[in-house]
Amino acid sequence: MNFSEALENKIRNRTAQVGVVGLGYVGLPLAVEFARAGFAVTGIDVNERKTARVNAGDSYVTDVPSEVLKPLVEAGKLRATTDFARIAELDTVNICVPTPLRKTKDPDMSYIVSACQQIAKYMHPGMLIILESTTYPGTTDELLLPMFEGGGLRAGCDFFLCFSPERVDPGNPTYQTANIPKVVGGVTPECTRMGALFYEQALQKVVPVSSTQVAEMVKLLENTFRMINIGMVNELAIMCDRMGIDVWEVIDAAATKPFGFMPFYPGPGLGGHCIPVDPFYLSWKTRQAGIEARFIELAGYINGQMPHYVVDKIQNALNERGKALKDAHVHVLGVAYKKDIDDIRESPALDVMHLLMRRKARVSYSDPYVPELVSDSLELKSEPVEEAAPKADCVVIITNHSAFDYARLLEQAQLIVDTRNALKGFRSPKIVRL
Ligand code: SAJ
Repeated sequence: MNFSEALENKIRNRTAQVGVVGLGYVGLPLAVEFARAGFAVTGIDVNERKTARVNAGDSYVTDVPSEVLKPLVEAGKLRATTDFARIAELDTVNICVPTPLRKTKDPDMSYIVSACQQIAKYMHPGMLIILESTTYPGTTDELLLPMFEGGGLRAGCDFFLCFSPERVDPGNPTYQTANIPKVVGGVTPECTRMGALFYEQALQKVVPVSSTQVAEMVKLLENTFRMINIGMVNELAIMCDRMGIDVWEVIDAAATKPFGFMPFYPGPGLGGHCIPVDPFYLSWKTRQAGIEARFIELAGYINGQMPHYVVDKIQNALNERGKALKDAHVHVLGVAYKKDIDDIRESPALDVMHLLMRRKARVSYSDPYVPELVSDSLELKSEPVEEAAPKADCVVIITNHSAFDYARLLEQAQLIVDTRNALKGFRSPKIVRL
C-alpha cells in the first residue's frame, strides 16, 4: 500500500489524526468542525493561555460557543498543546497562523516560517499539509515546498501539500466554517485530490482548483475586490460632497439595480485584519514581477486619507458654528473597525482620534464592545453616551453599532458628524454627513 492509499483510508474512516496549527478565529472553528466530524483533533498554538482555555472547554472565539467546544474536549475528540513534537503523531496539519503587514507594508511571513520550520522538523511520510493563512501567490510552492522536501520527501507521493484560503467572517450569523465553500489547490493533482477529500469529510462544499497559486490568488481577488470598491466609493463621497450631492441617497438608489451592481458605502477609513492587509500581499508580489498594482495602491491611498477627511469635516463643522477644533471636546461614537464587533485592529477610529489630538482637540469615546482603549498615546475608557454627548462640542459617529440610541443622541448632542449614515432618515441642522 502506498502513502496515498494509506492516508486516503484514514481520512475516509476518520482515523486520521488531524492537527491545526494556530487556534485563532480561523483555526479553532476548523478544529471544532473536524472534531464534530469524528476525527481526533490536536490543536497546536504557541500561546499557553489559549491551549489551556481550549482544554478547559472555555472558548475565546465568538463563532465557537463553549457549549460546543466543551463536549468535544470531554469526549477526547479535541485537545490543545504548545508542543509541536506532537506533529510526529499526526496525519494532517492545517496551518492557520497570522500573516500581518510590516510597517513598510511588506508581508510579515515570520509566523508561517516558524510554524513550517516546526512542521518540517517533525513531519513524516504520508502526511497532508495545508496552508490556510492568506498570503501572496507562490508562497506554498516557493517557500513551503522546499522546506518540506528538504528532508528528501517528495510532494505528491511521500506527502501532500495544498493551499486553501480561509474565508471565516467572524460573527456572521449565516455563514460559518461548515457551510462556507472551501477552495483548495495542491502542488500536484494528487495533492489537490487529497486536500479535497479531507475537507469533504467535515465541510459542506469543496471547490478544487488546479494549483496552489490559483487558490492563493482566489483569496486575494476576493478581498482586493472589496478594498478597491470601498476606495472608489470613498472617492465618490468626496466628489459628491464638493458637488452638494447626497452620496448615501445615490448609493441606495443605485442599489435598486437588480443585476450588475453591489453597494459599498463610504466610511472613515478601512479597518480589520483582512481588507487593509491582504491586497498588499498581492501588490508586493506583483512588484517582484515588475508590475505595478496601481488600483491597489490608489485605493490604499484614498482609504488611508479618509481619517484626515473626517477630521477636516469635524473642524469645518465646528468653525461654521464659531468654534475652533483646538480645545474643543470631540466625542467619538464607536471605535471597533466595523459595527457590532469588538475588534479594533486597524480601526480608522484610532487614526481619527490621533489626528484630533494632534490638532489639540480633547477626545473621549463610547463603545459598548470596547470598555477601554490603550494604544500608543491613547489611554481612555468608554464613557456612557448619555453623559458625554450633551457635554461634547461635537459627536462623531465612526462605528455605527446597533446598540446606540441614535434618536436620543440627536436630542442630546449639539453637533453630530455622521461618517456611516447611522442617522439615515433623520433631518436636523445638527447633522453633518460624510
Ligand atoms: N467598509 C467600508 N465600506 C463598505 C464595507 C466595509 O468602509 O462598504 C469598511 C468597514 O467598516 C471595515 C473595513 O471596510 O472597517 C473592512 O470591512 P469588511 O466588511 O470587509 O469586513 P472584514 O474586514 O471583517 O472582512 C471580512 C472578510 N472575510 C474574509 O477575509 C474571510 C471579507 O472577505 C468579507 O467579505 C467580509 O468580512 C464580510 O463580508 O463581512
